[in-house]
Amino acid sequence: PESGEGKAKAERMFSLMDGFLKNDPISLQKDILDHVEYTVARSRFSFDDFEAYQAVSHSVRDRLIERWHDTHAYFKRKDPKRLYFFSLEFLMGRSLSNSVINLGVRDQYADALNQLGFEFEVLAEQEGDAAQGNGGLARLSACQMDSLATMDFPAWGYGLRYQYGLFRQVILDGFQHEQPDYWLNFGNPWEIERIHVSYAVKFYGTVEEQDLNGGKRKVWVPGEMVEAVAYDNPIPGYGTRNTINLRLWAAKPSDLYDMESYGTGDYINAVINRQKAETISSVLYPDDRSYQGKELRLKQQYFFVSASVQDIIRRFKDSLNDFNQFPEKVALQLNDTHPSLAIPEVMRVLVDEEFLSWKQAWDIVCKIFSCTTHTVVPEGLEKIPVDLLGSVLPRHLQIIFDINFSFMEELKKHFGLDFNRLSQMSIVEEGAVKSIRMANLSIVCCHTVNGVSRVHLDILKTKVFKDFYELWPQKFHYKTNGVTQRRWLVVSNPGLCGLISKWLGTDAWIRDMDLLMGLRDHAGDAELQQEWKMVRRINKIRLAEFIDAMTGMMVSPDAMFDVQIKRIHEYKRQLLNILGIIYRYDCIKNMKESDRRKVVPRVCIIGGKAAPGYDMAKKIIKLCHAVGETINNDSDIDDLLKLVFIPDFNVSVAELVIPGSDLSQHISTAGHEASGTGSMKFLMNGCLLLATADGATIEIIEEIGEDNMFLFGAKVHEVPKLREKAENHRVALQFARVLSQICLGWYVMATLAMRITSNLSVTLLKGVVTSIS
Ligand code: T68
Repeated sequence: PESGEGKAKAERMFSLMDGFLKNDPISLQKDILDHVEYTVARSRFSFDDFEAYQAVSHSVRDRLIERWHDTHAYFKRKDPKRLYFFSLEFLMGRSLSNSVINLGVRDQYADALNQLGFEFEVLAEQEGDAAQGNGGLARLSACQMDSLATMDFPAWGYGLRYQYGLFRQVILDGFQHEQPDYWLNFGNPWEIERIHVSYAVKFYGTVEEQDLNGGKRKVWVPGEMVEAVAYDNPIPGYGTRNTINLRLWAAKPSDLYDMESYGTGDYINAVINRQKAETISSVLYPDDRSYQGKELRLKQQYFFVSASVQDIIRRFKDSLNDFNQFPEKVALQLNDTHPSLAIPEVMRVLVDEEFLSWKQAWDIVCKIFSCTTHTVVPEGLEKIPVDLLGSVLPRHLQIIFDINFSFMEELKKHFGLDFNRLSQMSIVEEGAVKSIRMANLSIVCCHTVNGVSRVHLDILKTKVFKDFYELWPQKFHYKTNGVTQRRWLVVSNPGLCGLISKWLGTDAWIRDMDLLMGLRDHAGDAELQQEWKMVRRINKIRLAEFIDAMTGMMVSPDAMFDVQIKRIHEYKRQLLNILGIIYRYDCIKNMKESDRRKVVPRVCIIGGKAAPGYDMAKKIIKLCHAVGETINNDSDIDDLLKLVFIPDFNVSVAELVIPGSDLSQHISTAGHEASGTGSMKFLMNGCLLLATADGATIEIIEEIGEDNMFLFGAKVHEVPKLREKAENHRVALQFARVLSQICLGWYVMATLAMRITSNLSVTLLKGVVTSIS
């Protein structure tokens, strides 16, 4: 404030501030001990590692909050166009190490803790893994948040705060069992509950028409209302004060809506029913590819979208109230089609609540939305049954029908009455179950449709969205996925990180990966190679200890570690890897002693979760254990070959496994992996790739050269022909089998008939027939 009471108050507040929190060892120790005493409520003379972790996290959180407040104040003043990233999944993993590194206070904390008798690394391992997502898509969201913060974007992430994250995988007798991940059990110091930031989200009910200024307007009268409460997670950038916000919504019962139900006299049931509202944000769906048209999933999608849109519009109205300027202030990026209900929601709010004309609202929508797709196969595209959508979100269904009507008219003008094309491109799919194609809705309304690698875009253009590409070629783009080196090198491989900075003479590569090119000048240096080997060895020893702790298996760090860690899927071909291991085992068994001495001992490591309903993936896990059982207990093979399945694969496990790997496998059938990001993490840790030319690997090959990797298998364009050939072969075999069965059948019957007529007397036969009857 320039003057008056506001100014006086601000000055008083400012004078009370002790500057920013300090990061010298004494100040850090004091802050940590204060949190032990007052936040964790333990005595500062007696607390264990976990309590120390809690106190340290809270002191880091204080520092995050300072920057986070400054970031908000700065962007409120500047009021730039903001980037809103909507995703139903974020795989954040642990936060402590990442936060202190990005804040630039890692060493200060380590020193301060040392003097208190604690080791930073040990405390960091006390933290649970935040697994609010399934796989690549969700981890990409987390990496993107880190990059947006580091690159000083005025960005916000929006999502859902699940009470149960991705299930914990427990292996019993080689089979996967799923256990709930109630990750909030031990508290979550990284989030800030904002009880005053909450919105009512509506469901069900009917749409009524009311008169408005001589015209009609639609009013949605809901049948249920749930409150969305914000939980903010500050995301610090590296080497900048920019600290952005990841706002996740939790469902709570709505006071506004519920009051009537208390009048019925059934107080206990009224309270119990009220609690049911919380189920909306209770559990993450554990499927990473299939869509089942489930009501709860639809409610989750709309719940987070509605709260986020209300939040964005409130922020916009705080500074401006002219919706013509909305596209200058708001960009909305949809992560896959999961948040695509945001499109009809923005239309609804603008038309029904802000009273803009349909045309005005539509112009705005077309300017603000863009989306990324992570899917390769058409079967992977999300569809919502019309009946379900109409019941849960009646007004949205009307809006989608209206959008589709205009779109169909536009198509007719463009392509004429090509009914085949019209029905393929329509947002509404006719058929036994009429449904809404969420991808088509997104493409129609977004100005940009983003693929996640070059070949992925090619597949979108030529197959999955061929018709749309012909209509709007300018909409289709790709940005090949990336991963953040902050987490996948600096946090997870401090040894290699120090080595790189030493040889480059700078740590600027932590913000600018291209600088790693400078290492080429030293690649032949024997000293660097020696140091590199040492770093790898230490990481392998750490990994071997972890394997021992998780599985009870002792593996030698002298062996080659050959790793495949990712979700279990048929297209990712863990099965091919296992068949390869069986083959290798067989070869070794049949080798002469002299040849055996030439074999490089190998530890094959596989890890990953199977969706609970994905039977084949679960069988692959069982097979892996069964094969391991045989190989690992064969004294004849000894250390030449081992097979380890690492249970409960997650972000923290990946951080430990990747730096200790020599070889990693990315062997999906070409044309099936939209991008793949694991390979990038292994590569930046100096691990070799055994890979097929799929997804982002195709671009990696161009970067690093075929000579620097083990490439095999069919190319994307060869796969359909091979499939056809295999299918023809299969049909021919089947035909031959049936034919031989028929022939065999005739042969057997004829022989029997001959035997019977020649060897048995008619009297005997009659006797048999009579006795049977
Ligand atoms: C992955 N997709 C791609 N989906 O498979 C991978 N799906 O190639 C790509 O690198 C990565 O996205 C990032 O672009 C997924 O991870 C899901 O997890 C998912 C979740 C729910 C529903 C559908």
